Amino acid sequence: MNFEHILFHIDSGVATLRLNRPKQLNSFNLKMHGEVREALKQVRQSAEVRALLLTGEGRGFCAGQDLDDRNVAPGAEMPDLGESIEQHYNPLIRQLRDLPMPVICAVNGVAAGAGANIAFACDLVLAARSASFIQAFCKIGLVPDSGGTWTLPRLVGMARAKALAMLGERISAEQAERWGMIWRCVDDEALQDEALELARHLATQPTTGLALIKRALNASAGNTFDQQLDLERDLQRLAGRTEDYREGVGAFKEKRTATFKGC
Ligand code: T3D
Repeated sequence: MNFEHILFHIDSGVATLRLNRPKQLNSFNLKMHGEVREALKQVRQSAEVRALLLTGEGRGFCAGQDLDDRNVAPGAEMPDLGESIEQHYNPLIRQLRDLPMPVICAVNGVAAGAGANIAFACDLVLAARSASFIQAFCKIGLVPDSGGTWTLPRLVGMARAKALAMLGERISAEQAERWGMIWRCVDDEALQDEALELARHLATQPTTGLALIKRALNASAGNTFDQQLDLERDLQRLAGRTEDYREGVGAFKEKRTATFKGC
């Protein structure tokens, strides 16, 4: 499939998906939603891909919904935003969270509205020092979506989550790192290389084990401690049946570097 609003390729076990509507700061229109959905489907179905790198082209990462697609002129019928969330944003977030591999996000510039919360739904988030995060929803009368009301309090605590969501202030990448919203802030010129290096490293690691780690951590917020202990037992059972576990232990005993196949 030829894509118009994203750049997508697979190389050395890493799928790179670059949002590519730079003039609109990579905000989402229907076509871009469709293309991202298709690319993520390909990632999931590929036997080759063991890590996904999500980033943006130009000076922005993503400014959320393309507001030019929203006709709110006096007299116009108001759009059903619930339908938009149900059909597009929620499936996108679920696709990212459910991918059985690490998802690395390289936030190359401003991440606003759903754009910020899409980044926070990824597993490891790197951001360029000049990048920033804005819960822009309150500025236009909306509610944080794309998982923001779930993710933010867990990342930064309720006091900061409420301030971020109700004030819509711009948070620098450095502050996002200090507050634990992202993994690491890096110099602008180093971002893409560092993100790719991280993705390539992860693509050589025990992918099934990493996917199970992701499942366990994602489930932890909704579980009691006892439920989480049970989940760890079940997932460890699965991890312990992988070839990569056999390889990891074998390599340790033979004092050599393990070569993981991802299964
Ligand atoms: O509707 C539904 O389906 C419900 C779901 C909603 C999810 C959401 O994401 S709602 C939130 C939507 N996003 C926003 O409200 C953010 C709007 N954008 C901004 O606040 C600012 O652009 C930024 C803070 C992101 C960046 O500011 P700045 O000063 O660096 O750039 P700028 O000059 O405002 O924007 C540059 C261009 O991008 C500009 O176009 P122009 O004038 O050069 O032709 C601007 O219009 C365009 N742009 C930025 N954001 C959007 C956008 N165009 C359409 N939609 C956008 N969201």
